[in-house]
Amino acid sequence: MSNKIQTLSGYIHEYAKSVQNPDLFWSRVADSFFWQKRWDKVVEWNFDDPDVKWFTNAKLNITENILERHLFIMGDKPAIIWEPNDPEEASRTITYSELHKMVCQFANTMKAQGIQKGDRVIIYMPMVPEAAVAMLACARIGAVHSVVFAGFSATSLADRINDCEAKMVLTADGNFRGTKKIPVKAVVDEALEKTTTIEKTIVLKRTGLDVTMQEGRDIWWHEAIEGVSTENKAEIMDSEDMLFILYTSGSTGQPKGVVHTCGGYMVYTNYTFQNVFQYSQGDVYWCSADIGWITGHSYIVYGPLLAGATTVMFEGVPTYPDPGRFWAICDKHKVNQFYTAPTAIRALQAYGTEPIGPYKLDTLKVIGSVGEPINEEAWHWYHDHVGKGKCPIVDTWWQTETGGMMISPIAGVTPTKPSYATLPLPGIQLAILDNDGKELTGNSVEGNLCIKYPWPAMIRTTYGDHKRCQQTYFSSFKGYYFTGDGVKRDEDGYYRILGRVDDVINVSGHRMGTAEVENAINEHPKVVESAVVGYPHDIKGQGIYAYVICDMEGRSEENLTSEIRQSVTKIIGPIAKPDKIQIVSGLPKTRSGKIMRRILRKIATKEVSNMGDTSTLLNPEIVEEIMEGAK
Ligand code: 7RM
Repeated sequence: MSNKIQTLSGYIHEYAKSVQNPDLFWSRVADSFFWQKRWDKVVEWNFDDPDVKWFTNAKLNITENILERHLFIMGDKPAIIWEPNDPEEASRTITYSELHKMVCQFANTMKAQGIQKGDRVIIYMPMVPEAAVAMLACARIGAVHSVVFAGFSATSLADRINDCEAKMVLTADGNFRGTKKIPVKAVVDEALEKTTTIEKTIVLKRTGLDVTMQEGRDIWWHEAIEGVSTENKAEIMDSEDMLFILYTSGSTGQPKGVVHTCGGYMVYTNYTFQNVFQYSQGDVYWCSADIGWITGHSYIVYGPLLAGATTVMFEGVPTYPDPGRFWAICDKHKVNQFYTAPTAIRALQAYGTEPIGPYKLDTLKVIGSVGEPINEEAWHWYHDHVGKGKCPIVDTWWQTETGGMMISPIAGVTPTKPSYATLPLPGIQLAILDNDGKELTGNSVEGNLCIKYPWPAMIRTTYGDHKRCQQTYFSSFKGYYFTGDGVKRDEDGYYRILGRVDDVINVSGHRMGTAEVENAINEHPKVVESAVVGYPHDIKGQGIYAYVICDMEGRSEENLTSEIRQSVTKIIGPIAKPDKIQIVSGLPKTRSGKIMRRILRKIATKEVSNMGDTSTLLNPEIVEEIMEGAK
């Protein structure tokens, strides 16, 4: 495609053009898509409300750009290669024309079950091609999907259903994960006891686990699609119509629904996919994320399929049947671009290089990283043993809210640097601000990472609560989008992400609010109060450390901590289970009653030599006691 950057000077040139004349730059990129009607204006925006519109009044359907746009020249090309959990089970290949039929048929099916443009549909499914079909079928008819990661609990699922007042849940009987069969429909049943808006569920048969089907509400997928037409005329959408909602954690207790819209998201995910991975026709690309996260949305489904790529979808886990599984899949499907998370790299690194031994990995051209900072050791291991020293690593920094990659090398085109996301992609105008909101110019500076100009895939609102969007992202620094991350720009102008500066922790690439975990802990009847902080963890990046005040009567410490772990699993899901729980008699507080997390973080990270001034605390004596207990 003509928008592919191929040289370093090309990058410098494109970047400069994108800043000098963003309208011209993005309209050129957007011209390669199929629009039912062209836009009147490229971008209209202010960061105060905020109010951001891309490709105003343009009409399109994103699935026409994925399906119809590619059918003519490459209908027989594989769109999705699916690799099941069990390596003995056959993989599946779905071509663009097959995908077209599946999407159209399921779009018609949802319509027949009462879904209309604008309705919200929850997708709570394992990593099977039907999950991608479900997303695209929603987009086809203008329904708004909200994918909920299938590892989330019934309570989390119910909260999301209630927040967006969804009408339908698309799910499956169960989920194969390694040696386990996880009941999925049973979780949906439990969630639906706490909701009132769901009219229908459609249930894919995958594991054969026993399920209860509620008459009039639950339908089997294979029965629902039976005899339904595989032709469907795409709904014509406005560029700014909602495409999807994806819930993500912030520093408050309640996850928020990040809203993405059709036109800008389409243009940006395709553009960044092509450029960062340098995808060429015929390549096989694999991203190991789950579709429940933004990475799965943008870089398993939308970005690659918009680019007419072949995207691999893997149902299982990296260590089943053994820790060589990722590499087996790379060889089996001749993967050219592989995209994963530092936590997976570190987990596999812990098994040494032996599991890699049997595999050639000679088709790999580009390897990528996303979700959290990648430490230098893991970077080198990935580079040397997976990339065999010949594949550039694209360390891509971005967020659910940014919709697509923002800071990243362009593979083989711009330089890489271990543990650095390196340079902004074209169109991305970064700013580093100090805590007083002053922009720090020049190199060798460190501060809050902000963005000062809109980009097509940026968040438009938080569902049902625009004020929250304004306060979370646009109020810390007036006129800027604030990412919540700290960043350093080094002496050469390269960017290194330093991690969150707010009360958000990142455990194995999963974002969680400390408040969210605290709320779950506090649900336990014996818990009086709790405080949660992150601490460095060898594999997960950050671990969860919970300080808990409990009513100990009639309970042992051991019982209580295991009950607390269970209740967090029940309320949020296993990913939020605290790694360490310390029962304490009090928490360090300021005179106004705020918990001093700074102190708790120091204790959790064992940096206790300098605790700073604790004399202004309401209860300075507690610090010593907690430090003692931590030993
Ligand atoms: C894509 C995704 C976003 C947060 C973000 C950062 C952290 C993501 C990197 C990274 C350092 C990276 N979306 N983060 N990528 N930190 N280097 N390459 O992960 O919404 O789930 O998380 O993740 O803190 O703000 S997310």
